[in-house]
Amino acid sequence: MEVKTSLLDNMIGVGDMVLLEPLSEDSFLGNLKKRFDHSEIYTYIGSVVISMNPYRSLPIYTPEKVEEYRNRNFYELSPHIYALADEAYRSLRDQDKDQCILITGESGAGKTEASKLVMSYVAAVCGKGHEVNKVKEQLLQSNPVLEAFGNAKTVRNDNSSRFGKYMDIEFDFKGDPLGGPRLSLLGSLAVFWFDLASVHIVLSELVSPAEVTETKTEADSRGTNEPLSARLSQSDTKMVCEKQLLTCDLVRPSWLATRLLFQAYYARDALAKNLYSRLFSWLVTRINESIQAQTKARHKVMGVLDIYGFEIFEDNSFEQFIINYCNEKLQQIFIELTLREEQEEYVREGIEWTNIEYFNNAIICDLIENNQNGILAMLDEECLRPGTVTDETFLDKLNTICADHQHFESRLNKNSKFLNDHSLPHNCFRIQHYAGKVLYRVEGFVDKNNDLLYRDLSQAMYKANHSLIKQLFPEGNPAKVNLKRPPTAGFQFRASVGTLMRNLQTKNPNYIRCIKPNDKKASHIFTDSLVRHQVRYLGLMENVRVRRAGYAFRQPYEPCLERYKMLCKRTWPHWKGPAREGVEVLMADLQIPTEEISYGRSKIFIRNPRTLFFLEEKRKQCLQDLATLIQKIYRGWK
Ligand code: AD9
Ligand code: MG
Repeated sequence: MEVKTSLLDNMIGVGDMVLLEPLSEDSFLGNLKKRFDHSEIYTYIGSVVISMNPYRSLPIYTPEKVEEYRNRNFYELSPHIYALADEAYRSLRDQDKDQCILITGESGAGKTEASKLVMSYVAAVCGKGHEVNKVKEQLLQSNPVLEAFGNAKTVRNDNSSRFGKYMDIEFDFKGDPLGGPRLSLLGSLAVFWFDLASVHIVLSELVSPAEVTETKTEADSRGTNEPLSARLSQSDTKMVCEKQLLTCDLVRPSWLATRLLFQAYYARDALAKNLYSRLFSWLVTRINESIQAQTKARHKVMGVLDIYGFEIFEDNSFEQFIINYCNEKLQQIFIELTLREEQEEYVREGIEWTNIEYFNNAIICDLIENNQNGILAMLDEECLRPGTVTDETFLDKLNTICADHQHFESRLNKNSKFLNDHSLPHNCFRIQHYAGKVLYRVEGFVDKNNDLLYRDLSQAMYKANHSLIKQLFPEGNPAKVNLKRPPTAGFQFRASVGTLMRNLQTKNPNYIRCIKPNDKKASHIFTDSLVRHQVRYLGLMENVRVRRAGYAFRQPYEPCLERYKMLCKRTWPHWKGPAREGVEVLMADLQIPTEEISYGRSKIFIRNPRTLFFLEEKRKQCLQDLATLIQKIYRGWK
């Protein structure tokens, strides 16, 4: 087994940051850069994959590469996203463990591309057959449809996901967990929650007072849409919008008379958002119906999560607040699960665990989501409060309640230590997220959270002579008057994030941490400060420290003995006893200090990377000596 040779190649840097010597932020960045310059965009931290966006197509995703990584151990070949996908797939198949692939990183770092690579790898290596191939095709084909509808160009990314996607791919084991080729891919379920940011563009175009009929979806305006959205934009909206009816509902005389024109804008936006998001939900339901598993057989699940990345714009609003909250939660689950996984391995292997200091961002999540005095709860409270409610009253409330929170800053607060901070405008608050400080402007928070659709607009939609639109607005049916207030956008989002987190916690996590090398969307440029910032907030150094805190390297006994047995006369060429004893004999013979090593139930644990380098060097020397000897014998023989 070729363990880690690729991970220790000095020319292209080390493939696993855990083996980096000496370990510092500079050496970490230096290693990433060295590898990036050699088109090595993947690097490990133990089992975590760091992925640098190359911003150009590399010849590393060919069918040959798929074959190369298929059924190989994680450390056998150079770091690659396929190695992670293969590992996750094999644990699912052979160890019967549900998996999830968590892909994080900021906007434009390559998450969506990574999720597609994982899905296409799994589709390539799992079962065959007509039915399975059909499902695979549907699964892979759902991506362009969803992207056509839910992606948009932003300053950060030309193809930015404006929705979070979680896809469960189900595998049927037909009774036998080790079924291997009997294993077949059955179906999947895409759960989705909608980001409001993209809707705005659509909306202002949708109900422009002059002409309702030239509507374009955002995807259309990018010129990259799929036929589906084109069809929706050109014919369906026309059918819905019986102009007279809609104009009446949108611009009521009373609003005009009382100069409440902003009410009309609000109604317009709410209608467009609702149209867009309900249509998207309908689309997801349709995709689900077509790929849903039809069997009651026992199945295992691989979840792939691709969400919008952390966003810091110059002007950040409710949308960024929601997006960043979601990223904050994912960071939290990363911290929890990485530590838990490490801890569990130690317990499994019967090795003592030492505690590790790390920054726990639970305090920031709590600031946002706490049921009593979290920012979202306060926003909801404000939205439900009778009387005059404005974004300013909401900010006042925040200032009173969050004043002392160490991750919250606002200038309005008279007692605040930030009172003299003139970089903080009066209508803003700032949150110190795990990924950096973000200034949020409160304007629009209340309306966006309320997201109320006036009842007569629902009814106008229900009266539309288009069956789909009718179906999307069931509450517009006058026979079904429901006086219950719909839940706020923030509430719904918090609920879906909660469900997602609970789901992820039941699965074995696999991490891909995406990094953006520059802000220019350009290949070959590595902006040190930008990468350093991401390395910091992604907590990658901490991740390495966690991995190294106890033992930098671990390996099952069999492959370890196989690799190094040539270094000891007693184990070479064959060791007859159990592999663990062979490894113990080997290490004693090489005089590796006992404090450097722990013997777990199935693996050897090596504390310091230098010990591994020592073993590797010895092995290299031994192979060279052997080659020289063979040459000599050959020459003598000739
Ligand atoms: V956002 O949070 O949805 O705004 P992502 O999803 O992190 O963002 P995305 O995957 O869309 O970023 O990648 C941005 C662009 O980088 C892609 O459109 C590609 O042009 C480019 N990219 C990303 N990964 C790769 C890769 N492995 N190989 C080549 C890549 N190009
Ligand atoms: Mg994306």
